[in-house]
Amino acid sequence: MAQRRLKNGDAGAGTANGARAKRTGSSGRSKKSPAISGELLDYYRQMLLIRRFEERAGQLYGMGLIGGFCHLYIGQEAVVVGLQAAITADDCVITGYRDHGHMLACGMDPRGVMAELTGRSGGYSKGKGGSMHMFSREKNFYGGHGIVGAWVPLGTGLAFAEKYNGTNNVVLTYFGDGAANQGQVYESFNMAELWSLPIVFVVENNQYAMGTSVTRSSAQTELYRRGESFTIQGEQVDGMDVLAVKEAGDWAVKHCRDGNGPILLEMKTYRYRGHSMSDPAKYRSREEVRRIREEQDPIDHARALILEARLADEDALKEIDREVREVVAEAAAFAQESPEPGPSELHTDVLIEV
Ligand SMILES: Cc1ncc(C[n+]2csc(CCOP(=O)(O)OP(=O)(O)O)c2C)c(N)n1
Ligand SMILES: [Mg+2]
Repeated sequence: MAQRRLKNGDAGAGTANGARAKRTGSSGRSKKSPAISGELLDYYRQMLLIRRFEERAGQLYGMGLIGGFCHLYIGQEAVVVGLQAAITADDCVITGYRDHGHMLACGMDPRGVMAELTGRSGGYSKGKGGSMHMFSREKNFYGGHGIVGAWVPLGTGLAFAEKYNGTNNVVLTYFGDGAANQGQVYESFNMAELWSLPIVFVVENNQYAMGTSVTRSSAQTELYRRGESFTIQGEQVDGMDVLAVKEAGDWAVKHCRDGNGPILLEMKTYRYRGHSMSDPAKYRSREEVRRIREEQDPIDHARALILEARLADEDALKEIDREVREVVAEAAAFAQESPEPGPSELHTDVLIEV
């Protein structure tokens, strides 16, 4: 069976020391390798959709068709796909600016996401929000936010609302390793634990905050331990392995749904592209990126497992690739054909305080 190749002190993704999972407190969760199931094929398709979508977005940016900021998620796909598979359509998701993958995983229309990137009226925010500001009440996706860490209290508020309204819904609140050093994150942890809110805090530890590595910025680099002083259980997960992510997600979501309060999941992952489109990436070597792409890519890993378990053959995988490319091509065409928002849109959806 294709094993993850994790090494001691690995600068890249995977869990530290090659452990499948490290956790604080006693979760009683089994540490065995996750079972391979038929759903893996669906996860593969979704990860591939995110990868191809973002590659296309990168090209459109290069052609000058996307303006403003654009932060690609390439390399981190297993995190959102695995976690989305662990929740239901009634549960909520909120994240920051590296958000295209989250939106696609939530089931938002690739055409609407791409058209928002190109600033067209067919976009989710009618072309007025761009990459970092898209929302879908229908899919319970609450953004898309540009100020680092600021959406963590918002996610906590969403979880408070779910509890207050007596629903059984859970909120996934994603943030980065850089955001994990923000004070408001810990105020959120405190309230979430104090009031037993149904929230899974997900740190996407891709090793860098812009050009600053975790080891350069953080006194405690084991980010899953950051909830300890609030008695929030944490777990470190191989965020390059979609099955490991799904399994940790199932455990965390059940914990919240059973009324036990928040959980902190640290997803060890890696972004292949620069922080945003204008990043010269001088803070890491090409060799580091190449090694992780070659040894730990989440899509290649899923592919190998699928072939080994004979869930599909090469031809069936090629067909999935073709279908995904078609969806992305259609989204890119829509994003270029959709008209720009008219002048009347200048005064809609804008909050003016006098
Ligand atoms: C309050 C605030 N400070 C600084 C920035 C500029 N900034 C944008 S992203 C970023 C790095 C955040 O890194 P991380 O949380 O690890 O997320 P990643 O980009 O790796 O997904 C910074 C400093 C900002 N947007 N907001
Ligand atoms: Mg980061």
